[in-house]
Amino acid sequence: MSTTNSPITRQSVIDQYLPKTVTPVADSMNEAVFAPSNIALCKYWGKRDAELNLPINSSLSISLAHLGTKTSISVAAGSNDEVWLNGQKLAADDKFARKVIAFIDLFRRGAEHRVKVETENNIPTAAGLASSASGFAALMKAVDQFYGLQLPLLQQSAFARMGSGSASRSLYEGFVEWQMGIREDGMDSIAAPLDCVWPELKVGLVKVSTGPKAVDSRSGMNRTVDTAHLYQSWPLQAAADLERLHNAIADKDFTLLGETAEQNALSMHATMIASWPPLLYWQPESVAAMQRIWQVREVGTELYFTMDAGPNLKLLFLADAEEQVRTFFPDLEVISPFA
Ligand code: 2P0
Repeated sequence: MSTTNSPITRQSVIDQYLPKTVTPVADSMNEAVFAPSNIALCKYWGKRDAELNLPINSSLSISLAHLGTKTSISVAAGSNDEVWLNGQKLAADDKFARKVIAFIDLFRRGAEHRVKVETENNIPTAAGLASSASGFAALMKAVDQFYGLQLPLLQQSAFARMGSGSASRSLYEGFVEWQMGIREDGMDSIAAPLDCVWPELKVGLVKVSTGPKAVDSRSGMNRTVDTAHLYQSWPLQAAADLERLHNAIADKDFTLLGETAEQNALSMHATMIASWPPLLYWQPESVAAMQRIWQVREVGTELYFTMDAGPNLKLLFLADAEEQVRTFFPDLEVISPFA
């Protein structure tokens, strides 16, 4: 398998859904919008198209309630675009600032005004949560408000995906499924929420390492697709897991949910490890935490984990196990996605 770059550009897709000209809506300015971070129970790993961030498999996530990104856009007072992150103005050539402005350019239609983007993450520092998911989802919502576009959420999900794949899922609360789609322009590669509320479900963040990762997930997934023969089996695994997760969510079957999420994460990591050069995001402490989780399960507490492209673990458990889980993971940050 390999990742390709579609002849269709992000701009040519978005152009079809926008008016010929856009103007900032005066009363929308500076009103911050929020998008939650999310954790995938069935992971997105591998692109079939790098320009549009079209995935090789569908994925399913859970949004993290109040943890995420708040963003506002206003007309800049000066003659340059400005990007502020957590109260600090970024240099014009900063990588993050350039990505933000490039995304806004997709919607600006050549208009003369400059923008001031203010964005704040309340994601715990280095908890191993992708800020690009909530970041691009909040930016999409802020763009929609700033230009008064009133795009349907499904279109916003498709456009946020062009910023970062996992951002397509961060437009919504609760369980969210991102359908891979089959269209070349990707307009059926969109996320939508599932109709389920599960108040007892908890997510715990285990922080193993605070350092920046050596290989970002974008490069990591491309390397896996390009070099790991094991990757051939990943789309089958993901499709089977997605079906199991739908059943688990419909029946509120926590055992099935936890087992599926954990096996899905480990299968994704297996494909990474089978890449060349090998991609191992785990630290010794990550493995120690996994072993502790398996010991906790041995003694009868239902505790599962998932992991993304980093060394940190995200625990899955039900409210009545929280006290027990905290005895094994005293520094745990616990999130109630449905509270
Ligand atoms: C996920 N990850 O489903 C998977 C699991 C990491 C591991 O989505 O290249 O930042 O911007 O589309 O969305 C992280 O990848 O990648 C991710 P791009 P993104 O949550």
